[in-house]
Amino acid sequence: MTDDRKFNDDFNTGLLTEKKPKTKKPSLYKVLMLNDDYTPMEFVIEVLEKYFNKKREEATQIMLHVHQKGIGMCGIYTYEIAETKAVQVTNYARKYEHPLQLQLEKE
Ligand code: TYC
Repeated sequence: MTDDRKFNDDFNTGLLTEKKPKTKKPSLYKVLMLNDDYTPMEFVIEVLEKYFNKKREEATQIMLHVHQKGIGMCGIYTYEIAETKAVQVTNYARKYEHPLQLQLEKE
């Protein structure tokens, strides 16, 4: 049986003790993008707009960051969403024969 009360009460002592909530927040995962020498800059910007809902300006900044530093973050999601985006982007890049790579990293 579920019991939604926030406290346990002990009728002998009259003490209330706080209950632990039974729901857990889902773990979050970063979607990381890796640099390579072949994927066109414009393609990377389009991916960030299309799959990660970035505006042109932010997409350009992220792309340049990855180009210069080797790795950068596209977004942070629950596992299923992060994994789906990584698969979708990889498939999209392969369709145009670009070697673009993504990685997930647990928060
Ligand atoms: N380095 C690529 C180029 O010079 C551009 C690029 C940026 C590729 C980010 C991948 O994740 C990437 N064309």
